[in-house]
Amino acid sequence: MNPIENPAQAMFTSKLLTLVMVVQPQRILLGMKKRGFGAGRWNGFGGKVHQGETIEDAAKRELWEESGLTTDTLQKIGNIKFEFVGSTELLDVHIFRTDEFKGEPTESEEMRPQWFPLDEIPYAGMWPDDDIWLPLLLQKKKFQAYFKFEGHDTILDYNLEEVEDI
Ligand code: 6OG
Repeated sequence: MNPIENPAQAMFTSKLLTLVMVVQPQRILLGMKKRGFGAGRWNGFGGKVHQGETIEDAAKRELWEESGLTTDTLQKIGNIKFEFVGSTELLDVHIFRTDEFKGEPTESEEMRPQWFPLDEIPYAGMWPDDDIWLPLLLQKKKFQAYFKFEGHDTILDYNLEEVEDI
């Protein structure tokens, strides 16, 4: 039983995070995380939701801070709760897709953006959960998921379901 279904989930606190994937018909923009959590991996753009900020506003702010892009049209596409063995803090990551943006991808202190053709997504250099849910996002399918990690490389357990609405 995962902590989302389990009454013992009261033991867990959770941290709200955002993640935005920028997609065009033939390519996806990823950023090489230069520092902090997930450093050395390609990922979408995102981070912590500040107090008093909506999740969507946080997603737009982090996209701008990390990639230099702005957007008015974020599609909510997924939610993933991550548990890390030994930690009582769940990461509650709200995932968005945008196909429309303004600006030029620009390197920031946190991220080095790069376009990848959709058939050359660098899954080996990404978080190991990504090859499970990113194909759904690319098909515009909405999903809810839970992953249990041991360290940063091993998925011990997960579940993922497609949902009508998120
Ligand atoms: P900062 O700590 O830099 O935000 N994130 C994950 N993304 C993927 N694809 N897989 C994971 O598996 C992740 N865990 C966290 C959420 C961290 C950023 O990293 C994302 C945020 O966008 C465990 O502020």
